[in-house]
Amino acid sequence: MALADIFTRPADSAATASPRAFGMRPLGTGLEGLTAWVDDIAALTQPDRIHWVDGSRAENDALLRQMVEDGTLIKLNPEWRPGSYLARSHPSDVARTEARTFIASEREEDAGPTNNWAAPDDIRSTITPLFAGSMKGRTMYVVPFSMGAVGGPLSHIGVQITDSPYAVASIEVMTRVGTDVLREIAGGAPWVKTVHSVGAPLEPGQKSDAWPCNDEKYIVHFPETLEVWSYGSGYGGNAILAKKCFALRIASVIGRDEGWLAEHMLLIRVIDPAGRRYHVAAAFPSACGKTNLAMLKPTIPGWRVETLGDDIAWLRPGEDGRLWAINPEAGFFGVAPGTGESTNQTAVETLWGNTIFTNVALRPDGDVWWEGLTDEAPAELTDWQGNPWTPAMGRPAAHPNSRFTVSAAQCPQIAADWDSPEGVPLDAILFGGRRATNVPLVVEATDWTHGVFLGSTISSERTAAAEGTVGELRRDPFAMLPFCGYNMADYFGHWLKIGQKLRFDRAPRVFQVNWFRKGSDGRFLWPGFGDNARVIDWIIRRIEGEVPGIDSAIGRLPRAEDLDIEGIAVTDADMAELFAIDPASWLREADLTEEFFQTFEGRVPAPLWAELAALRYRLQRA
Ligand code: OXD
Ligand code: MN
Repeated sequence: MALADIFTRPADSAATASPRAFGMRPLGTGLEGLTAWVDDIAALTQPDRIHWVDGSRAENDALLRQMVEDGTLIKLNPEWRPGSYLARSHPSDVARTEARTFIASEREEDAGPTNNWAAPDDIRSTITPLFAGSMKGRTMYVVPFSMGAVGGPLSHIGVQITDSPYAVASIEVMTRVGTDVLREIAGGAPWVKTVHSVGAPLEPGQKSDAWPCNDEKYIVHFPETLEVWSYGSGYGGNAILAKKCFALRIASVIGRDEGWLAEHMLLIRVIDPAGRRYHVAAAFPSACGKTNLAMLKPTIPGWRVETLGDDIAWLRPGEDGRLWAINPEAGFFGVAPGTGESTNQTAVETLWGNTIFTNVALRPDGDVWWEGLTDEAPAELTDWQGNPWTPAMGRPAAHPNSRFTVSAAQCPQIAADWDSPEGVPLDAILFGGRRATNVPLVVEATDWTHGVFLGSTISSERTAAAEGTVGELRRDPFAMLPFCGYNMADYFGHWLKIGQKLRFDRAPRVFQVNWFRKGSDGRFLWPGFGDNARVIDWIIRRIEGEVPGIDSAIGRLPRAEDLDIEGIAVTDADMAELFAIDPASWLREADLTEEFFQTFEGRVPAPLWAELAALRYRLQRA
């Protein structure tokens, strides 16, 4: 679409563009700023063509058709999976590359010890030559996108330049793309600059690989100038820059400066048998059942869950003293293996069609398969690398990090108002991890500061071998370890500040949950999945003041009689084990927390040290 067309369109949404500004940062303003930036990037990367993405259906159809012709996508059998495609990545380009992910803040201490820091000028002089000519022979796409409803009070805008049509098709699912966003920019709305190249220029006449990428990879964030530069990878987490790079790392910095929070959280509405509605956000490290909780099917009669988001939530204190949340995304980029009829029927139904699958296995009938989709594997498949596969081979057919990319609107239990610009007011925040020992099924924070302390100490077992051994835990505070764009100790302080903006009786209550505790016999003590609604039932009764919480050294616990375990195989002995608190191992855990806090060299806020001291005091007296 010609830019002239955009200029002549009525600037209806631009007229209502929010007055938010990114301070004195050197962001381009208006369409002149955007076109000047696009010209600069084109001069650097030297693409053959420039395509301004308008987000139309026709454009998307043409893009998908082109990718099938080029061998990037395989069209699935429309009889089983209409409008759906399979991509096979290069075997080396299958996941986020944390070791190649950088925060290039002016000062090293602003990135903090949990991030890879690079001096902005140094890393610019490293990556600029890589981007020079990197799009030769390819089309450069300009993709304007909005995180959150276009023009919404919590929404933010970005533009991604990319030479990957796969990235374009994915961004079109995961965000709101198109000319509405350009109109916002024309109206003066600030926007984040994101540049992506797979790093595989073509010689004249040379045909592209089906999955172009480069062995050298850089995912670089410039928090002061609100830019992302990603080089060498086509994988979603490195290539859909709106997601982890913008909506978490860069947005966390914008949130720090503007007074809100960008979080690695799912978002749901829980409706009780009386029709009362509650909103819950929950942060879990990967492989802890986040998507399953986002699409929970409660096993207790009369309860319902509506999905609002599965990965990212932006939280902002409202004038009413509540904490309001939106899911800034428009789709799900989920892990396929382990998603099946018995574990997440809703996700399976969501994937009925219009889905881009990456690195799953292909069935002879032109449909897809992955481990866990069905109990039994098909007799023969083509594996994620395109090789013949049978179950006897004893290796997975789908890559363990194979993915689906699908529109949120396709989820059968999506809330009708899931993309409302204002979002929803939160009643509870849950922090979870995978812990075989120590951490009870559920514990309630005594107040906001204690809740922040719980979030800051979240850890999860790294491997099966490590399960149960406290020393082998991976710290993942707020499940944000790889996603916080600034010093995590300052981030803890920012959480404390947000609490001060909330009305004490309207702030969401904070809970720590653990679905994964094991008994002394090594078996999971809690059935999980739909039965997690029983824990949410208790949480809601706590919020309503209908049941007392029992004070313990680590927070408030349920009375055994208040947790509804009717009809499930959880015995009284299991319940005792699920909630057992061993002061000695908790004191060891407190020592590890102290070690972790010390890595921040004096930056962890005093109230969290006070929480740690109080925890030790209570444990010593327990
Ligand atoms: C994701 C992740 O892809 O957390 O959502 O890595
Ligand atoms: Mn995630």
